[in-house]
Amino acid sequence: MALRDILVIPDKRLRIVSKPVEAVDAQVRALAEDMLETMYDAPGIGLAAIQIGKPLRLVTMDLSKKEDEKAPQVFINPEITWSSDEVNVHEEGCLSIPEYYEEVERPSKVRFSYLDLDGKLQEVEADGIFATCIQHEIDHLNGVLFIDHISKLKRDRVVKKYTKIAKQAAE
Ligand code: GNR
Ligand code: NI
Repeated sequence: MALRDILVIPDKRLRIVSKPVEAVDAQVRALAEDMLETMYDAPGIGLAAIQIGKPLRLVTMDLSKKEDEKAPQVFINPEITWSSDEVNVHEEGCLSIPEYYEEVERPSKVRFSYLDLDGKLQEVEADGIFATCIQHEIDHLNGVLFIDHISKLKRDRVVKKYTKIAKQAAE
């Protein structure tokens, strides 16, 4: 297991459309382990592989409460199969946009299919934070960030802030 660095905006790799996982093999399982370790360390409730620089359609998540036992989940090639017309607004954050939180409107319920770590096709329905989080992660697989769902004024402001920080770090 290894901790990986998390990419931060304006890193262009966050805009890559990730490729499907071809085979659920030992390499993929090792990558999922690294993602879980990195996600818990951050800490975050979800992580997409591109956030550690791997352009694969692989997501980790743990929505358990702090005081409860860990509940690591791995979703391979997740695909939304149904979205509710009903929407809700949830405050989102992203490990690739540290310390920035904003309300985002998304379908309140979704169904999605995915491959589990045994390569078996599964389908589940998600609501609440689960629905928000899987949509946020699938967006990452498509090179989309939650700031793409907020006003251009707010987005430009946060991108500018992180562009300035990246330039100062490169000096
Ligand atoms: O840790 C995270 N919290 C979070 C809160 C609300 C909606 C989505 C998220 S996902 C985020 C971790 C992350 O950046 N995943 O890509
Ligand atoms: Ni994110």
